[in-house]
Amino acid sequence: MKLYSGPLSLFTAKVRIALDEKGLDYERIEVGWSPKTRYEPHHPDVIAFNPKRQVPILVDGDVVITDSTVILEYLEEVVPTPPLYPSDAASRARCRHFEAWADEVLFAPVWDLIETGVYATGSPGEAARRESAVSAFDDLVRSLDAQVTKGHICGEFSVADIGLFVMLTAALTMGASLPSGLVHLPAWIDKVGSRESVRRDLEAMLAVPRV
Ligand SMILES: N[C@@H](CCC(=O)N[C@@H](CS)C(=O)NCC(=O)O)C(=O)O
Repeated sequence: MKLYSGPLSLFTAKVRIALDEKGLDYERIEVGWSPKTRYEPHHPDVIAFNPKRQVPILVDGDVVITDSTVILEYLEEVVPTPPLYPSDAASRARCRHFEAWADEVLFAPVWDLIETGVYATGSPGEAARRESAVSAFDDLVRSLDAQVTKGHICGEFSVADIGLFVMLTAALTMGASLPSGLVHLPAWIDKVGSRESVRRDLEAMLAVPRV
């Protein structure tokens, strides 16, 4: 397998963690990225494989898959053990819901923090955008706190924990902090963050120069 990966790409981080959890060897192709040029010029294979010009892209023989969620589902089907989705339909739905929530809802303030942090230009309005991102992040994190009462988000460790952890810690490394009064989330962060696969990827991302 080959993975087209961005050094600070949160969506790629989801896939790298899943590949690690499943013990899969793969060739990692790091596409170019810098805070000034972002992903430009795009890697030629990325242009060829994905009209959206985005990573992650997984290539498995003749199979080319774009989009982290679709890649995670593919990995689960070709390598079911260890599972990263629960076995019953209701828990799977909950798991998919929270993975999507991380990608689409929690990612919104995270993106604002990225654009006004790593990609900051000093333009007017950045400070206000940051402030409103932090406030939105606080509200989302408080709502998440009530969802992790049972340790993991949907039974055992799953793609939902991966997606949520990646987005949440990205915000925390870019200036947001956990609001006070959380009951369950700090223990969940410790638990998920201490998994080898997660810890390894987070450490590697923190070591990437951001200037
Ligand atoms: N929904 C996609 C999002 C992928 C995405 O946004 N990738 C970013 C890096 S995290 C990217 O490749 N951006 C390239 C660009 O903006 O030019 C997924 O889940 O894979």
